[in-house]
Amino acid sequence: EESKKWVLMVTAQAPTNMSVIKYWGKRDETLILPINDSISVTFDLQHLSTITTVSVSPTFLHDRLWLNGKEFSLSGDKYQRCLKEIRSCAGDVEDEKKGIKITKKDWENLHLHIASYNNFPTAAGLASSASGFACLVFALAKLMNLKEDNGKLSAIARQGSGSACRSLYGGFVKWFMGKNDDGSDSFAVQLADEKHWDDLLIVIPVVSSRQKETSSTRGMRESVETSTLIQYRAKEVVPKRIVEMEEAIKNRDFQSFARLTCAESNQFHAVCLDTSPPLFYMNDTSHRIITCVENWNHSEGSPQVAYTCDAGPNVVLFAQNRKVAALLLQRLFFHFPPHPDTDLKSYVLGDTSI
Ligand code: 2P0
Repeated sequence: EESKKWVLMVTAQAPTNMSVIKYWGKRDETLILPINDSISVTFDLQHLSTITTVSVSPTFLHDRLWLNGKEFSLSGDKYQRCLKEIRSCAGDVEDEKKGIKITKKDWENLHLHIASYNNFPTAAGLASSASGFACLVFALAKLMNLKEDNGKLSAIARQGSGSACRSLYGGFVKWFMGKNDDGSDSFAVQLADEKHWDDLLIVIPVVSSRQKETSSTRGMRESVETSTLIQYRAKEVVPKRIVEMEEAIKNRDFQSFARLTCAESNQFHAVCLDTSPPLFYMNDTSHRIITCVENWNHSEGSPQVAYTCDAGPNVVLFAQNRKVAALLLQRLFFHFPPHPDTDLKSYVLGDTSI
């Protein structure tokens, strides 16, 4: 019985990411294989990230999961696929001091406890599933001594949530759609690290912290089934933009980066509108922020700020540098003045409920 009294634990943290070339549409729903490549920027760990502690003990009777302190079922296909893949790659773990010895085979019968926290609103279009699955896969890989590289781990995280495969790396990341039916060549790579483009600043005015109405998984399924624009986009538009975006990132060319980022966001939402029934992810406040940025960029004669918006109303803004970011905040406060009683830490743009 004494030998049973151990728990092994690993805690990891992973940031979320924001796509600038959008992933929208799958060719294989089970393996999560996309219809086009995508490119994203990974956030830093401070503001939009997930912290996950995974533990194993011979006293655990089942695999269990807690998200933000509340227990959730692990029975969903996405969790099961990730856990199965990780168990199949697990290695030997030995801790002589504690008298722990786990062999590759033992992992099939040992159970896991997973506790995960997000430091930002879940499911408001700020990609919580991306940091969540990336963090889960990374933490388990450490706990279970996987020898696989980040590329292979990204392919496992992909099977939890597509965008998660891009959160295994910092900086600028590309997810290859791949050609194979088994998903073996659909993984992410780092294009440039987090120091590459230090001037670039991200500003996220919170438009809503509410749950979105249509999940991305369902939304993109409906787009693939009903939109005619989506195939044209995946085959004709995205491949060219991928090449241009890689070039823009390499050269820290803000003009091209901004042009492509805004065009991608707008075409993604055009595909959403082209879906039947149409998907409305942006709201009036999102539209007003975009108009404000467009007007400013136009009046300056060149892009100062780029905007992008995912499957929710929050808009992510990229400023060329610190000075532009300061001016951007000024403009946002001018157009969306907070009520005098508003606590700026929880300030929601366009919120008139006070
Ligand atoms: C992206 N989004 O590239 C795109 C743009 C939302 C809009 O990845 O079904 O939560 O789990 O693979 O990864 C959101 O999709 O969907 C997403 P699943 P996921 O970031």
